[in-house]
Amino acid sequence: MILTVTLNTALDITYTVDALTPHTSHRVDRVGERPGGKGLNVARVLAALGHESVVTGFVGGSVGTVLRELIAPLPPRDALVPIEGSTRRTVAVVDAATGDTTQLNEAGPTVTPTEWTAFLAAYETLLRDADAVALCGSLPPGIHVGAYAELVRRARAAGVPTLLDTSGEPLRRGIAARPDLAKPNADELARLTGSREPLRAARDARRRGAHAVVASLGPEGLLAATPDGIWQAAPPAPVLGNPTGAGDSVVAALLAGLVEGLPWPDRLARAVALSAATVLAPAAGEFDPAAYEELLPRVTVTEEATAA
Ligand code: TA6
Repeated sequence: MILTVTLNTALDITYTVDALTPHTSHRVDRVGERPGGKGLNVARVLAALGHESVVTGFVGGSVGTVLRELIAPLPPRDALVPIEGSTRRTVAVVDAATGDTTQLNEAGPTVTPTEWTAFLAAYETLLRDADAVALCGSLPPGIHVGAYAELVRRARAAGVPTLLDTSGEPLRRGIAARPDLAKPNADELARLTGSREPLRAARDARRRGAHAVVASLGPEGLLAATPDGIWQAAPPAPVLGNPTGAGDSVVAALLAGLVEGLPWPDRLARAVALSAATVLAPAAGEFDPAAYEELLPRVTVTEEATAA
């Protein structure tokens, strides 16, 4: 199975309004409520692709109860660890006219040292059956900035490949612990390395410890710097819709490609098509299957001449 870790799970609320205008009040046309936090989205996409997936992280309070009820009927399997504090909510406001999305993310509950210790014990047990592990999203208050580095080290010790998708200091420390793959976006990569030039920055991130780096470049697609080569993958045309969760679908496709042992160009083509098909779906953790099949053969993957 593929294990995804979401230390800061969330109940994702999506409000769709006609046209978002500052300083005015709005009628909400549609309200969506989904289990969220990056790793939960990744696991739901993996399940839809036919991969057995298990979610862990923290869950608590009345929001956590709703989250668990929403997860229960379908895969992925729930291996979340209960805490005293309450799971956070995130709110995405989608402007139906333009597709522009405004995201508001609560910080999340404070996790105690005892709860962190309980999580580590559960994580060690889950690693025994994992073919790969994804470590995704922000850290809730109370969790130390080196937490992902510690989780990467423990997975490496258990022989389980790791994918890291976070930002800021947790990303910097996590990369130094040598994950198999890091998936920053262009801004996160620039903050990490000080370079706005994606190829230079991706190579720098590899020198800092990541075995391979796949940077998401928004509508332009992906840039992969790997030990086997450097590739750019781009969709046939920009896709308009709700981009929330597009990066999570990239992570799902890369994990699926890793456990299936696919060559890099195939992994990247799938990741770009799946991410675009997620922009066309109503919420993160979902994708439009017909759009995915239609886009996949039209993704362009180009190898850069320079060695990785
Ligand atoms: O990528 C979209 C999303 O996963 C939302 O579902 C939302 O829960 C949010 O990101 C969480 O991100 P954060 O970085 O705050 O952990």
